[in-house]
Amino acid sequence: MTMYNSLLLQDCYNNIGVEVLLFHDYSLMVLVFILVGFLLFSVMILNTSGFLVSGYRSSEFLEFSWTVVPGFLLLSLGVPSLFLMYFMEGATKYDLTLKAMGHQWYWSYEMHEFGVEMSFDSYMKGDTEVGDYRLLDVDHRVILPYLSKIRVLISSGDVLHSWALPSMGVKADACPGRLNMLSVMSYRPGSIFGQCSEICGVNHSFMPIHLEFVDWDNYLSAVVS
Ligand SMILES: [Cu+2]
Repeated sequence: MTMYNSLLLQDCYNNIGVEVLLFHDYSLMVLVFILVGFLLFSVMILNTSGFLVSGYRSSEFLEFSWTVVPGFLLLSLGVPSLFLMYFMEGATKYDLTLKAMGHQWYWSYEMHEFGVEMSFDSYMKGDTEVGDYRLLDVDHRVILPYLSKIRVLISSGDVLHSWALPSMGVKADACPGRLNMLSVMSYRPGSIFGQCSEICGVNHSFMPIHLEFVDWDNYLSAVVS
């Protein structure tokens, strides 16, 4: 991984991830260049022109503008963020449903599709082989088809965990006794990694998530066999 990549967010595999990335860049631009940059610049100009020191006692225009302008800036951040939040709720119809249960300290998955019942535990690989990612590869990865809408139901068997996939722009808490839902749709094949994002105990760092997106033929042969 180059330094350029490690400075930025991970490559996205779905439209939610792309939207999250765009919103991140947009809000960063607003914050850095408009809020910080403009205010700093204007104060410097005002200060060097002597306005702050000599002539300034009160200004209705200034008071009006430093109330209204930040309001519009906050609106310009809040409105797209609300749109994004509803967009992340996802579609109402799904091709497949995957259930992810958090445990101390592994994930277990269930899938009941096409008359096939799959359930397995997914532990971090202790001994990595060549080509594996240390602390990220698991013994049983989840195989899913790409370009398909997948609903992920998330819960926990013991304490709070969090099912997070940075390259999908999604994260949901796994709460015992409660079912959370995520929508996941990869637009390209490949392996996606995530980790538990809730401090859940001594081995919290060692419960990675590994999804592999394949085409439907490979998915069906993996499920049926
Ligand atoms: Cu956890």
